[in-house]
Formats: sequence, structure tokens, C-alpha cells
Amino acid sequence: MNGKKVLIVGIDGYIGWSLAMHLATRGHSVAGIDNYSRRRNVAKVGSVSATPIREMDERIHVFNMAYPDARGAIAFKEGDLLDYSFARDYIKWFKPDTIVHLGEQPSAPFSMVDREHAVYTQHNNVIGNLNLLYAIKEVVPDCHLLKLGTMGEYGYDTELEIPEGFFEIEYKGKKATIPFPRMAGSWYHWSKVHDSNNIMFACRLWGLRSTDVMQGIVYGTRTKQMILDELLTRFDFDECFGTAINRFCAQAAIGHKLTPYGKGGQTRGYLALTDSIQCLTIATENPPEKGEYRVFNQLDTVYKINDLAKTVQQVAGKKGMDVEIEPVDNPRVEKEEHHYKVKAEKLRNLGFRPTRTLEEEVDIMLTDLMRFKKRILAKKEVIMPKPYWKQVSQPPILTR
Ligand code: USQ
Repeated sequence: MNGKKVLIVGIDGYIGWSLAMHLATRGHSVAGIDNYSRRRNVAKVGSVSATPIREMDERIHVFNMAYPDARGAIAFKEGDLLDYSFARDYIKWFKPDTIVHLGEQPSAPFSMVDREHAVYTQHNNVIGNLNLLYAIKEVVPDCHLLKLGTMGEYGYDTELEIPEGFFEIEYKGKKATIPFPRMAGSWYHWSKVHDSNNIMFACRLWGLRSTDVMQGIVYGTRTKQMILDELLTRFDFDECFGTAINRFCAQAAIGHKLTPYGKGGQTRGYLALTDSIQCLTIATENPPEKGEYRVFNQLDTVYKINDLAKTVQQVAGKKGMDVEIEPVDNPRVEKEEHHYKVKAEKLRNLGFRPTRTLEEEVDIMLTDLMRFKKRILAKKEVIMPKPYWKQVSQPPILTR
């Protein structure tokens, strides 16, 4: 396999660092940028990564020692996509074949705190992505933009099976293939919809090539490259930046009751961190044609929140941990029971095979998190949710 030059925007994040190590050990040359906003925003909500994480230069140093064959394969520069000349000049210097864009504010609850958080999220995400599109057009027009979107762009309020981006309809006797409707449920999720529209337009306008990844919720503490604690990726468990399974495992590790919100019938697609990295690697190594805008639905299995809580409880029980489940009032405006069916074939057709079961991964996570119990306990007040969404919004009334 010929090594590619891959620029990772958001290399300091949960997926960014995991992907950088994986690509580097597969013979790719990786450069990353990050503005460290994830670290700052998690600190702003009073939390910290459960896994202790080093500064990027130190992480790269430890990686070079641990993987001598890939020594020097990861470069890093601190900087912000909102600074256009920084982004353009770095891309001009590195000349990537692929840019993996993971550098966005990723939390739905954080975007719902108040007007400032909503504006920050959409400005950061939409303008950052637009800058990237312009930089690609100006400097590396053949480069593949692999952009992290979210399954949440489609929303969770449709009886239809969700296709991969586009679907065929018949309307007033005529057939057409059009983008599947987007019905996002937070300012954050809408920022991803706006990105998708902008990317689709840029591909049409300038002939760029892009893969827009509609990813489900990722869980896990590690990938196989994380052979030393110094190489672990971050792991969030607070209300804003921690996601469902990760939060339940952190809660179990400290003996906190698991917190399904409301009726717990919320249904989402999930995949393990190691499988997310597998999918992003497959997309990197199988780029789209010039001018092509393609959409991948990236998930392994669909679960209801209550079933996830029960699974974590059962796996913890087998490890001798006594874990209770206590539903809490739902802080969000969302459906608590709904139909959910998704098509996710394109990545499987390119070779994606999920590598482990939910139970196996939860077992690994609990073992890891027990070692960092003190760090989670020290911040346990960030676990219970606050009713931001309902203070500022009413359940949506749609005129049909
Ligand atoms: N939930 C609980 N209890 C908890 C935490 C969450 O019941 O303690 C519920 C939420 O109410 C929601 C579901 O679990 O119904 C998922 O919430 P989440 O926080 O795990 O995920 P979400 O807010 O949807 O966002 C996360 C990532 C985001 C990514 C998205 C993928 O933060 O970056 O885009 O997952 S997806 O959900 O498929 O859109």
C-alpha cells in the first residue's frame, strides 16, 4: 500500500489522536492541527478527561519511542481553522492527499447552554469548515476532504429507513434522487447539516471530492496502538462532552447510578472507537472520484438507551461491581420512544467489519476506567445533567 499524506484537523481529540497513531503505524504520513478548544471547553464545564492526557508534543515523543518504525510519521502545529492564513499556509506546506476534518465543537448539550454557546458552536463549525473548503480549492484542489458529520443530521423522527445521504422519490408523477431530509435536534447537529450543504455545494461548484461521514455515537477507551498510558486518548464523562455508553461506564466505575434520560427508548446507532478508526482508514484509503460528494452512514449496531444501561449493569455485575440504574428527568427536547431504521452498507462494501461486541468493549472500558476512578470521583458533580435545553426552548411544533 502506498502511504498517503493525511492532515488531521482536530488531532488532539478523542478520535483525532487515535486515528493519527493508527494511520502512522500503517505507513501513512500524518500532520495534525488543533486549537486545544476541546480541552478548554471541557474545563469550562468543570470537567477533565478521565484518562490523563499529555500535551501533543509529548504524546508524539512517546509515540516515536514506542513505534520506532513509524518515528517521525506524526507532525503537529497548534492553530485554528478560523485563522484562514494559518490553515491555508499549513496545507500549502504539507500538501495532503486527504484532510480528515474532526476539528469541530462536538457537543449537543454544550451548544444548547445559551445564545453564546449556540453562536460559538455554529460560528466555529460552519466558518471553520468553509475556510477549509476555500483552502482546499486554493491550494490542493485534488485533495480528498473526509469530513466528520453525524447521524444526528437526519434526526430521530422519521418512519422511513434512513439512506446514505440520498434517496429516490416520486413526486407528482416524476422521479428524482435528492438529499434525504435533515431534521437535526440541537444547534450542534444543525451546524453539521450546514457543513454538509456547504461541502455538497463546493463539490458541485469547484469539483472538489469529499466523503461526508454520518457517524453514530462512538464508545471505548482505547485502540490497539495505545500500549502505554501516555498514548491513551481522552475520555469524557461529563454531561456535555461524555456520550451515552462512555458516561454509563464511568458512572459504573465510581458506583454512581446509571442515568438513562426519561423513558430511555431513545434509539441511536453506535460503534466502538476502534471501529470508527477502521472506517475512517477505509475511507482515507478509498477516496472518491474528483467532483464526487458521497455520504457514508458510519455505525455498527442500533441500541435503545435502556438496553445500553442494562448491558453496562450486567457486564459490571460479572466483574463483581454492584451497579444500579435510576432514570432521570430528560434534560433534552427529544423523542423518548421512536422508530429508527438505518441503511449502512457503503463502508461494509469497502471491507468494514466490526471487530468486537458491545459486551467485550464495555468489559475493556470498565477495566480501564477503574484505574482512573479517582480522577472521575474528583469531578463527579459534572455527571448529573442540567435543564439547559428546556429553559431556552419549547418542544418543536411542526406545521405539516
Ligand atoms: N443519554 C441518556 N443518558 C445520558 C446521556 C445521554 O439517556 O447520561 C441519551 C440522550 O438523551 C440521547 C442519547 O443518549 O438520547 C445520545 O446522547 P449522547 O450524549 O450520547 O449523544 P449526542 O448528544 O447525540 O451526541 C454524540 C456526540 C456527537 C455526535 C453524536 C452522534 O457528542 O458529537 O455527533 O453523538 S449521533 O447521536 O448519532 O448524532
